[in-house]
Amino acid sequence: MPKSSKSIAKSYAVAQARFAELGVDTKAAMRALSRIRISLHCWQGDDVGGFEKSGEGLSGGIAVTGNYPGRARTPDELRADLDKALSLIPGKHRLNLHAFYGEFGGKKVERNEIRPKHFKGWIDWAKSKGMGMDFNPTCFAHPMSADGFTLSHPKKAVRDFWVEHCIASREIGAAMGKALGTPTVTNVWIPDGFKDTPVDRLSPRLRLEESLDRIFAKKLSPKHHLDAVECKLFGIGSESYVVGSHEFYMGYAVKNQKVLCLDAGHFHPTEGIADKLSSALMFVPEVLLHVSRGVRWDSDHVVVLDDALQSIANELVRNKLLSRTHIGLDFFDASINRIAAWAIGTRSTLKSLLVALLEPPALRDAEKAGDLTARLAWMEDSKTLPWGAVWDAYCESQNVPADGDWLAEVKRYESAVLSKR
Ligand code: RNT
Ligand code: ZN
Repeated sequence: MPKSSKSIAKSYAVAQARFAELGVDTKAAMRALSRIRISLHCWQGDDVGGFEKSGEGLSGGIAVTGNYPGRARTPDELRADLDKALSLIPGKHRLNLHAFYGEFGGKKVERNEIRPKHFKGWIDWAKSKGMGMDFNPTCFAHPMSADGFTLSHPKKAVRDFWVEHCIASREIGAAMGKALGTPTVTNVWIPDGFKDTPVDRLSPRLRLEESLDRIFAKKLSPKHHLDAVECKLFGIGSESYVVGSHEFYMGYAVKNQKVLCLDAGHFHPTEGIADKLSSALMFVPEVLLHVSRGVRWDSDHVVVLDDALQSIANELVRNKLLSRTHIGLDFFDASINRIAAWAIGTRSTLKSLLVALLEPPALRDAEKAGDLTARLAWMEDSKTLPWGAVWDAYCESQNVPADGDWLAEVKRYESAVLSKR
């Protein structure tokens, strides 16, 4: 039995009163939450497959496991699945598309020849829903990236190819941003790195810097387009050395005032990205998050409401960093229903933000007063505040099922649509 509006309202009233006693305005928190847009990654819907029909498998040191039935095979299927996922996620959001999801009409279009027209279907779809879009060049799953190097490749011809692909991607991003009236963040991530210990760690980095400078040479209006760069510690097959490390891109982004992308799975296993935000945002204009969950390695598990996620949300809210942070998701799990994966990961991300928005002022007051005992006590006690009732009320206000109720919709879609694929 789904929760009734009456029971949601009743629980909310109790929660609202408790939060009010602690000086927290639940209405204001819900309003603030409704202004936050999450960029949903298209690649959860088809296991990072893309629509090139090239027969190239996934590569670049990332991997999807599982073979749950119902993977989207065409742009229309992927859009239908996204529609379903979005109907289960409260608020207005964005779509994050990878270049190899273009609509190429059955023709082979080389990566360096992609143009805005190949993304018209996506732009029209986003426009009809009032959504913004973000974009990514696809520098993997391609014969030209087969030896693990792209923008830092020792051969100029290979670098040139990927530089052209990234330039084409920026133009597409700018066209999206212009068409949709909200800047598109185009994020450059490359897999380049060595499985085993390199001798020369410097030359590939010098080549990467040069390639990036060529890619970003043309100024694009920030009204339509923003450039982001994503670092990484290691990948499968690049365990010993990644050209685009954190220090590399942090330096590059600071020097060139680019958006710095921080992926939660791209650091040492016990290293979180939450603590990086206040520092990074002192020196770069904006950050892009790839909210993800690594289990023992950069495994891209579906995001759940764990301490790492809550810490990120706390930092963004406490330090008022939301206006300079683009929140994107980056996980892919093919062992469970893919639409449920989107719903779980996105709802959890929103929940973490709601919890942060509902934080009682007592925590900060205790710290200011130097009362570290009270700070820890409040941190623990605030975990049991009735925010779940506020979340359900928020879902209902956005015409989206409450917790415990959305899964039935996924199951219906699975038997009506996914099981027929
Ligand atoms: C890989 C990066 C990158 C990709 C996507 C598909 O480790 O996280 O962001 O996951 O571009
Ligand atoms: Zn990422």
